[in-house]
Amino acid sequence: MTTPTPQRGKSFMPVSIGLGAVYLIAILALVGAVLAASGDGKGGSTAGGTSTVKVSLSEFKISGNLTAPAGKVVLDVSNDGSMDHNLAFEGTKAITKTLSKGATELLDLGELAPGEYELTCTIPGHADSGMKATLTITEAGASGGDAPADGMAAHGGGDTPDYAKMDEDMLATFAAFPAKTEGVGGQLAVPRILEDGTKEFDITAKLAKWEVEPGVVVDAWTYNGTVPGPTIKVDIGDKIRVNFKNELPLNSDIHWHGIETPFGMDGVAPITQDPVKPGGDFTYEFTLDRAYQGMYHPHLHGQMTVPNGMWGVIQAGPTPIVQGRTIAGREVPADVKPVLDLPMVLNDAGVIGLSLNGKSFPATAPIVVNEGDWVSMTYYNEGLLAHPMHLHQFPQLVTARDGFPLDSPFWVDTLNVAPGERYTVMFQATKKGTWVFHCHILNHAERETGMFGMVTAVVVQ
Ligand SMILES: [Cu+2]
Repeated sequence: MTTPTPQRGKSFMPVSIGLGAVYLIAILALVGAVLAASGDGKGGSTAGGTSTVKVSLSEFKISGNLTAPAGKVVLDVSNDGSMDHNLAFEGTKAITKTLSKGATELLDLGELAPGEYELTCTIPGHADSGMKATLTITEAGASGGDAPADGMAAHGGGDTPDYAKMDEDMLATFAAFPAKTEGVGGQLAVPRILEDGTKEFDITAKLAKWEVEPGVVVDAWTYNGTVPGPTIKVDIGDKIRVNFKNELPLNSDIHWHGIETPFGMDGVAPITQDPVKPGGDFTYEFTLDRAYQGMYHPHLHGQMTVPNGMWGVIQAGPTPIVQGRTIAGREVPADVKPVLDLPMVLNDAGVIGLSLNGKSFPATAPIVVNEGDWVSMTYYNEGLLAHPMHLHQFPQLVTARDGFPLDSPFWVDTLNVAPGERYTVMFQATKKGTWVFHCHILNHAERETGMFGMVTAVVVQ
């Protein structure tokens, strides 16, 4: 077993990419090419001691002839992409407002000494997806900002896309799937059973190395060293005790998202408890008296620590499924029994970035089943954005939202999951093949160097 599979008891056999995937490659390569062709390419100009440098923002790059002589520098920023972007200048407060498609802004950087300065888009996920660039300030009097007006790749600035390379990279990322990486997150936590039946778990917040995609090892913020943290699964009516230890360099807590607890157990420092200081600990104790599909994460400093990897699944009772009903003409047999019950934790920011269960394609786990099998799956969105999750060929029956079983389950092929939401679905793998499964915000699934992020596949044998 070489792949980080959350599913158990199934072997994965390497497969060639099915027709669906080839079709997806074609579409995404085309979209990538169109986006890449939108670069501006005009160089800087110097007038009256002030250099104006044109900067073009698009998905996901910052381009232009990013060089100017020392002195006063103004950036002429334009959003030539299709999403909102901004531009921030490293180490200062200089930042444009959020620029919508087609918007422009002049950003005055003041006097700059020779050196290299970093430019980034601060919209979550964009810098990690490639929106970082270096502004080079040369000695005053040295030639800078003298690119030809037509900008035809005079400085190798990459304004002319290398389409052949893009095609090559695209195929290479598919060929690498499923890629082996170090570490598997979301492993089932085994409790100690105390005398009164309480289930006791140990959860330690700590920094750890985490391989998000092959060769990309980040400094993650974790529970017990993995992303996601350990999965807590208990029965309805169970009392749990969680011994929380904080080995982070800053205060923390654990909020039990979607779980009803007594006031002092909600994990919202400093309101329901004191912050747990570095080296400190706290004991959470509560009873899960109904079925839950919940998640846990820090509340304190959540905007930084959650995207960086601090989240886990907590469930009480069985995953909600539908049996013996016909919905919109599609029958779900009375004896249906999913062979897999998968968590699908979404993230899109911080050091973990666009990912499924803490891994980015091609390191995401394939869902391997036999023809005719049913699968149940629960999405948990721990990210900062909504993600429309699209499964090819097999309609998803939405059975529960935030753990509450639906009176009227419904079929979708694309399910939008907003931050904080959980949706439980089930689907039947009715056809053999490798069927791609991905977020349908296309740049959450593909970048110029190939497929990445929120992509995996259902492999039906
Ligand atoms: Cu997405």
